Amino acid sequence: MTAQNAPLVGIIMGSDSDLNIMQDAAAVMQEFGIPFELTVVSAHRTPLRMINYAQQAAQRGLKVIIAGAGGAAHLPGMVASVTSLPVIGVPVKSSNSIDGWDSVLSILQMPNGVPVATVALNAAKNAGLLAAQIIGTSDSAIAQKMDTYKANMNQAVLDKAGKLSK
Ligand code: RP5
Repeated sequence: MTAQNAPLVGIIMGSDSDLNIMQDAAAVMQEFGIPFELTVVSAHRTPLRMINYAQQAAQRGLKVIIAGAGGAAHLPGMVASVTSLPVIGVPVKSSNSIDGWDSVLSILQMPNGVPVATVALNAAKNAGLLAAQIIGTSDSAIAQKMDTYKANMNQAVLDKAGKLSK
């Protein structure tokens, strides 16, 4: 991988069973043309891999980490405890979850000093958009794409409202 397309966003998940949700974040990266990487890093099953990933993320050039997990979802918080990069947490509703509350609360209820930007249950798309906005603070082309994205979303709602009010 060359420096030109080195990943800026790391998308990690606790299990490959999270992929059907987390691929929504990858789709946003593709839509905005942001280089990213996607892999499985488990807080409980591969703890040393998690520590290594978080420790090396900034020096490898990543700017944001999106971490998704379900159940006892410690991955985003533990990664955030090791890196100074912004970490976006995606609570994944795993099949044996308590309506997803386990995932949401384990990612949301971080102690003071170790923030995780937690999105809604299964909201990997919003995690991708938030990562794009963070990248956009130092990349005007990405910021411009985000402006266009929001303008299109606004127009789509106006179009639907116009059809309804006839
Ligand atoms: C978590 O446990 C993963 O993030 C996943 O959401 C959940 C279930 O994992 P698998 O048993 O399907 O691998 O660690």
